[in-house]
Amino acid sequence: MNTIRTPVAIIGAGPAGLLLGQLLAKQGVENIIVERVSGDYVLGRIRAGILEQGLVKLLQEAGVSDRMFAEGEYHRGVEIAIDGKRVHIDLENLTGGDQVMCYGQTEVTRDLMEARAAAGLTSYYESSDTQIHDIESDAPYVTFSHDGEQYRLDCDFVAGCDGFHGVSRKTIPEAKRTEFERVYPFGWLGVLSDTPPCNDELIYAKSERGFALASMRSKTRSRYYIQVPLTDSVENWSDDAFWEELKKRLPADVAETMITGPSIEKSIAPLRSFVCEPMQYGKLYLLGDAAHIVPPTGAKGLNLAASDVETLYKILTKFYKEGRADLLREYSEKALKRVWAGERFSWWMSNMLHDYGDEQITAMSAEMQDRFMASERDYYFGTEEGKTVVAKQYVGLPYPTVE
Ligand code: FAS
Ligand code: PHB
Repeated sequence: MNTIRTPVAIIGAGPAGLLLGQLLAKQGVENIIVERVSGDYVLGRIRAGILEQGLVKLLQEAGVSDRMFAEGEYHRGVEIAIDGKRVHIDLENLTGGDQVMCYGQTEVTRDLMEARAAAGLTSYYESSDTQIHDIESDAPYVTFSHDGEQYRLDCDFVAGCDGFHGVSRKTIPEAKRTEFERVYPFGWLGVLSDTPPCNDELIYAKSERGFALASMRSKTRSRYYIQVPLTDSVENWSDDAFWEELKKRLPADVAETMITGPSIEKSIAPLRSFVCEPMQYGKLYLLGDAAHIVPPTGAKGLNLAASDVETLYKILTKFYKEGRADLLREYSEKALKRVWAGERFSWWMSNMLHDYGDEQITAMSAEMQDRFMASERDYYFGTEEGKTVVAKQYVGLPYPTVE
């Protein structure tokens, strides 16, 4: 058994783990990352595309923002299309100057991986049998296998950044955990294509055929989604079938000029809202998808992971540099307040823009539900004060204060 030690053991090298590791290291707080798969496998995941202003600032603080500013694109607004009628949400003017950055999660992860390697920070990729031990003691530790060797990693704290299917959340005793979940009656079929985006800004579309989203990764790479039944499978969707259906759901003028091409990635993601309370137990802290999941309709998944990271990084930095042990117990309550706001917004955006068929969002008749939703759309996408509420949530609410 190889026994090693670090102040903070981070489980998972997704954006949450890598960003936390980078920010702590810049404050002189050493850390080691244990990751289940290879770096290439992590980079092969196609996920988020919209960064809130708070995450942009964090990446700057982490020293990994150069390529984002060079290749990413600020969006001053976003479009909502209801049955073909386009409404512009002027994010910049409605929020007093905030915008969102369009830059893929894959690129954020790549930039963080390269910075970690350049800083000579230790990461154990392709590790297995990761287990977290004695989190209720003052001497927690992590065991794992790597390259045929067994490791014991002694630490002060464990940061569980290992996603929804990781080991961290399950390390909290079941009797001490409360889990909240809403599984949606549909999924998103996503396509990545090396074609120019059909619009300068994102278009979230609700049509009688269901939801669609026109997004992008760059001026030459587009990302599209359509709502599909949970029973659907990627095999049912040729590229032509996808483009034909997408065009039927987007506004006609956009569909007419859209440039299509071969898909370079095509997958179906289920949608769920999920929160685990508390987000800490003993010396274990949960961050990002390890603690919560949102439907991507509000572009909040990656961005909520970032606000968890900022909250814990500030708490741990104050603990190591100022001896602020009092802050250690405040993480979960601080993080959850912003998590629930992001969960509600993502649930609400999903309700506004998807076809629920006969499924009840709340206990009422489908017809009554339709009228509620139509009235909400009229208000939140059709009035200045309604659009202001949407804009402030979309660009991201302020991060929790740590003082
Ligand atoms: P991640 O899941 O990204 O990373 C967790 C890491 O932990 C992984 O690398 C995993 O291999 C590792 N791990 C797991 N178990 C382990 C173990 N036992 N030991 C060691 N390591 C372990 N968000 C948006 O905002 N917009 C979107 O469009 C969007 N689309 C998505 C599509 C899909 C298919 C999925 C699954 C998610 C999507 N998300 C989207 C949400 C996504 O971006 C997450 O919020 C983001 O990846 C969260 O980052 P992490 O918390 O780091 O978790
Ligand atoms: C994406 O570009 O993948 C994307 C953008 C915004 C969302 C969801 C996904 O709300």
